[in-house]
Amino acid sequence: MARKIMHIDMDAFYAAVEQLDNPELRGKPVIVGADPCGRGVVSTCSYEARRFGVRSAMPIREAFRRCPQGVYLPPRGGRYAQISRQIMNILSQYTSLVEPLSLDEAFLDLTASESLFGPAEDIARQIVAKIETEVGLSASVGIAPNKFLAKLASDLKKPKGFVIITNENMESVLENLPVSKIWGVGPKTEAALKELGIHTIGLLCKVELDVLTGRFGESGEDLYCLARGIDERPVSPDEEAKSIGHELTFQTDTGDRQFLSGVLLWLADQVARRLRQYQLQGRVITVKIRDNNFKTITRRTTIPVATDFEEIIYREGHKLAEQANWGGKKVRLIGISVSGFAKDEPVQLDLFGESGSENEDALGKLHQTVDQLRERFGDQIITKGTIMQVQKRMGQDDKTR
Ligand code: TTP
Ligand code: MG
Repeated sequence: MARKIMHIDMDAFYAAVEQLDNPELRGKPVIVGADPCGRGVVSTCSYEARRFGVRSAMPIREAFRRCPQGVYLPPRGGRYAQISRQIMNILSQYTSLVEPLSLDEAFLDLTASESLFGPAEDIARQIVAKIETEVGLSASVGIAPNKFLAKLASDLKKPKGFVIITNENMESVLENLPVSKIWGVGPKTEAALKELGIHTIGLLCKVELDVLTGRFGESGEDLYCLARGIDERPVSPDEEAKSIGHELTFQTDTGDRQFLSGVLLWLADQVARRLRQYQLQGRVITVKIRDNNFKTITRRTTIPVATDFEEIIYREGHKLAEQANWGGKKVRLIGISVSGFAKDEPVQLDLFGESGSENEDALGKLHQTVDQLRERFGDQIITKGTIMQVQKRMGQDDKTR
């Protein structure tokens, strides 16, 4: 089922707050930033000032040259943060899945909210209206099946934009957009793509995966997916450490379930060690499987008690993979991650049944010893099950996030 992801971004945020607080400034070119006689830059400016060619990050003197009649104001961070909290509060009335990106923008996953509040589109309109009446500011919104497309959509018709991208209109929306609109494509990648004659996302879609990975390494695969509007990143409300995960892309796609189980065990082991290294235990275990057609599925489960044990991470991950029928397809990438970190004292899940706490203590100590040994003597000193086989067949190096 397609997700309903919304991205919201306030229009000319700092400048709009200044106009809100001082009605005399409304309709005027307002530039927030450094002293116009100094050497600083523009933070942002009202849309009235943008008509003069003023932009964020432009030297303030250049802004003053272009728009001498503008009203120049220093930023008032505390006030912007206060308004931001008001906005984020409104967003959280419609879903707990709100991921703030900065003071003035956030992602919302509205997929599950639809059964409560109606279609995502209506929810988004309600949110925009509420922000207008309760806060007094305007926002632009994008709705799409994923984060990349939603963010792109919210930027297409600013200010007061409201753009919906669906699987049906996606191709025509993306086709003629410059490659710089792709998440992660900065000036360097843009220049490299232009050298290959690739200016638009439509042209990028025509390039074979091998060519992109040959030229850009692993990020070539991201380019390949994003150009096709594929982006599986979840909306993660937790601002702090979100998840610890490990994934592996195979050189050759494989449907060998026994081999995949071995890989999963190895990945669980890597994740558990990093959890212990950071003294974290998590309750949410997520498995990600990408097949040879680049279809990615993620399955997650929440266990009753937070863990940093590879045995539990593997057991739960394996169950999820089985439910996703992973042996029934050619797998290109597999990953596992742990999130939902516990904030309190660590308690381990009952791995050995009712009276197993002594065994768990022992296992906890064993993990510590194993970690220490590995630190001293390297990874190879202790292996589990099929790990040796995994390492032999391992393709491209694993990627962590
Ligand atoms: P943006 O959302 O990028 O810009 P904006 O809200 O001012 O305008 P719009 O979204 O309508 O294009 O950034 C949000 C705030 O972050 C902006 O109001 C000021 C601050 N900011 C800076 O201080 N410096 C910068 O270079 C940018 C881009 C933003
Ligand atoms: Mg903005």
